[in-house]
Amino acid sequence: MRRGLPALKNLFRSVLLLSALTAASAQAAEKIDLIIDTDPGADDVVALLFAMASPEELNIRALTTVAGNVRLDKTSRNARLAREWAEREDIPVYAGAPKPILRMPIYAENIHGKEGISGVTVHEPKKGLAEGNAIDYLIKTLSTAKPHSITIAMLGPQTNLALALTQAPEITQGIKEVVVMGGAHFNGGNITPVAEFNLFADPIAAEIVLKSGVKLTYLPLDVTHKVLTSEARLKRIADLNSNASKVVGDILNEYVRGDMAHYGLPGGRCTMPPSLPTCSSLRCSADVKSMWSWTAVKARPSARPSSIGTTA
Ligand SMILES: [Ca+2]
Repeated sequence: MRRGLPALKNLFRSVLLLSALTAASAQAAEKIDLIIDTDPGADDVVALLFAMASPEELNIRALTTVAGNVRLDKTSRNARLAREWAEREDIPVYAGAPKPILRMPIYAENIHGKEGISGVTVHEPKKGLAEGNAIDYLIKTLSTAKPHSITIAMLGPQTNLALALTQAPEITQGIKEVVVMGGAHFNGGNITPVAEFNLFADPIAAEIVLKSGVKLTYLPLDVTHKVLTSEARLKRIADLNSNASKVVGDILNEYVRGDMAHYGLPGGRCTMPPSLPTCSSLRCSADVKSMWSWTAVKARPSARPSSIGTTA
């Protein structure tokens, strides 16, 4: 497996958080000090595999899990599965919030399958969770970190960070940037015509993070639709012939069908483009006032991104 991971990285250096983060810090040669908050979820497993295959660029301090695409026990298991498939047991996994701050929990088993990873068979990973919970870990780590040194990639509902910010607002001192995959604009949402799952699942948490004053980069669904799977790309992944490439290929082959049907796309989203804009010019808002209605939550860019790339 380990032999295949560098090749996997070279094939798609454009994975969601990796490309976003490297684009945001293209000038900086030093590693990105990173915490990944995640609710795997088939797509998150693929993102985690890419990220964990990139130790030269990313110093992943921890994975923190949250209820989202499936229940917390399953997202926590799936994060540990990704860690096991990547042979990165050096990275601790902390379980976090089992439900949203206020609203009733929603899941996405219809998309991700009952176990949260479509297309592959799951098992109980050898290594367990780290002791303690994700919120305490975030508070302790961010409050004692060098000023503005740690980037947080948010791949699911933002409950963990919102709870940490609420309990200890001073932790913003340790945050360099929060990169959120969430919201939808021009392409429409995947839950309602305007709402995207990660924000819809916990709009209060999204609002808390939005209002915290941290530097935010929002990557809405629109951006994820810029690089799609294709037979050629899936073949290149399969040709790597590693355990990791097989997992990624099996997941993508199964997972993309829903997106293709929902959006009428010729392929499913597989990743982010390498020339992704940093989106630092976008201002996002979460419409939590109407959170109980079908129009719920939408990330609203203030201006259309001007340079979204589509590099293969
Ligand atoms: Ca996710």
